[in-house]
Amino acid sequence: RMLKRQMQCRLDINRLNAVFLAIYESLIPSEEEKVKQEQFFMLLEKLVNKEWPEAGLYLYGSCANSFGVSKSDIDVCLAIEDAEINKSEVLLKLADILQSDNLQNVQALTRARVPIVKLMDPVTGISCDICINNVLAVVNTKLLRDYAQIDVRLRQLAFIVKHWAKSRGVNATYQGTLSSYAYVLMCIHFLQQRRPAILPCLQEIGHTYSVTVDDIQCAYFDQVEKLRGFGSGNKETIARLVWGFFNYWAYNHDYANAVISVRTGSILSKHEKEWTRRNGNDRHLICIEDPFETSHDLGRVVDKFSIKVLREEFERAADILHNDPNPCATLFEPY
Ligand code: 3AT
Ligand code: MG
Repeated sequence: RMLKRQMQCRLDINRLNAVFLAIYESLIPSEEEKVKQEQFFMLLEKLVNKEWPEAGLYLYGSCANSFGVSKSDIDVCLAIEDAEINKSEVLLKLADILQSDNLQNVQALTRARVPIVKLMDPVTGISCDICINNVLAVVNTKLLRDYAQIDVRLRQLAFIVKHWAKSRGVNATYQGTLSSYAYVLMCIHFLQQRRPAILPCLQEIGHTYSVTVDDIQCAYFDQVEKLRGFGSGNKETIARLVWGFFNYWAYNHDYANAVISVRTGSILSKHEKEWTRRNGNDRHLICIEDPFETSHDLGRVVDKFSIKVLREEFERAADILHNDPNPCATLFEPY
């Protein structure tokens, strides 16, 4: 009977693995969609360079970090070197230019925390946010993309986690839950911590890439093609990793003392970061260190109400994966 149970278990985990992989595949944007994004980006580049010939236009966020699911909005950064510029003026000017080129729903949000112009391309249906001089985001986008090339399980895990977070309503910083960027960092950290490790720590090995942005030095090993196969000593399947991820955040993470750090590939203490007390609006109830802006806790948006929601969702996911014979139906159930 024992053997029969073990075999049943193995069958279940294989089936679950196939289901997770199928969900992952279904979320990947098509080649056609990627081409449309590129064409739209080239159109924006043309319009922008007419007004600011010296400026650079960069894609960042999920359309460029390889963690974007199909039909995502695209994030664009306009980089203008001139230190004298007034961001609001540039955004209003930009909105003007885009409006007269027949782009739709053009809105300049000059008073947002990150001021942007929002718009929609009526030809492709792609929506887009353009910000000014957010070069750190362009650099952290590259870091995420480079990590994704080392082991495919990162992209698979992050797609599942993002899909879960969107389905369960815990992917909205304005509601005190976490950004997609934070979830991807949680996945990278989790895979750095497996034994044997599935991902290395790129900032701890010889730097082959280095830029200084807003006085922050961003440096790491970016020749990731040399690291393919890094995690091959670890045979864990995606089903095992998804379960491990939720189990970690439900039952093993030390919320009172621990800070997860992709930069060091380890857990730091709140004490050493001086994140033990509420500081202004930063509550540090779940601590995720930004890999470059190390004073920045990506969990700072989480408050005493939303931490409860988050932890209950982690526990719910872990329990479903542990007990439910058909976990996928329940795991992604809309909240
Ligand atoms: P979605 O697929 O759009 O949900 P995304 O990766 O595009 O995921 P966001 O739209 O939330 O994520 O953010 C866009 C990028 O902005 C991602 C990251 O490069 C940067 N970013 C977001 N939040 C932060 C943050 N708190 N600190 C630094 N960079 C951030
Ligand atoms: Mg985005």
